[in-house]
Amino acid sequence: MSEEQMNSANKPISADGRTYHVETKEGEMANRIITVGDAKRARALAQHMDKILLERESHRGFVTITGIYKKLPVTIIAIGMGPSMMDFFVRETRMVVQGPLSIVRFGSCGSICDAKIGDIIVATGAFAITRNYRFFSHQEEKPYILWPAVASDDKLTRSIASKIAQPLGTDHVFAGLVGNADSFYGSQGRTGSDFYDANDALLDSVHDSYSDAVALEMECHMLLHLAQVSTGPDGSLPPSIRAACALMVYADRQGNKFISPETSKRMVEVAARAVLDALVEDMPSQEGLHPAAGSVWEGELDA
Ligand code: R1P
Ligand code: URA
Repeated sequence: MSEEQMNSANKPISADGRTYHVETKEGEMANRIITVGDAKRARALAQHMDKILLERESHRGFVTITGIYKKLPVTIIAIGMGPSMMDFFVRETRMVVQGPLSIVRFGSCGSICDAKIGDIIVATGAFAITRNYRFFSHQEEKPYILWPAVASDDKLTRSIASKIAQPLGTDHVFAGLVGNADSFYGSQGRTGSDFYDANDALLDSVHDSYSDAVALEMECHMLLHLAQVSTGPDGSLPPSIRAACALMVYADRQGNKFISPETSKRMVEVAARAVLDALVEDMPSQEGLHPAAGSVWEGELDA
């Protein structure tokens, strides 16, 4: 439980302006954001910033790090796993940052294409895969629902892909649609006898529905969906959030192999600057973004 009293049930914010779950307030998060699942990955990425100005861990495990990269404020946040954590992060971030947001998810995934362990997959878009609970109670309908795909921001996605290809080589960067499953096991077609998951045909049906499906993971669709439905400050359009996703292949689903800790660490080092550079090139100035006055980056940008 947060130590602080919240002011409302609809939009719980503490007296000093902190959101209930992420526990950040205005001036602590930048408009350029990298989101990851794992706090260790967030801290490793943050080592590539020029200066770290803030690190905060919330009572729900969100780790927010804000610093300066190439004279611009950037935030890196570890959110944990699953679409609801992505939802908490995006909505509560929107509450405390003024101006447009560019968000890049730098995550891990299981490859369902020719991409192997150590390769990177950039998402051209993402679709959701949800368990259909009606099937398990009444054997009605199909056991899994595949939802329509939402596109990534094209400019940001291309920029990340070309920047990651420089250290990694174009043969190791793949692009396509990513399936955002609501679990790591049943909804990603992992089989076993402890539970009845009715998922033997799931991967085939993913490929039948999306011929360019390349990876499975657990947050990309929620990020792209929230970017798609985001509005301006007064509910206006166009959307105020642009988003893209780059994923390290941790699991090779065709070859049934899993990444080593050493390779995973190396991939973060190889990709860190590519992702940071893509974000700052995408939003090269602070004009129209969250004001510096009162922020953790106040007085830092000209240094
Ligand atoms: C599952 O192991 C987790 O890893 C993937 C999935 O989306 C899920 O969150 O991404 P991250 O490594 O970014 O957490
Ligand atoms: N993350 C996932 O969600 N699935 C995988 O197979 C690997 C990482």
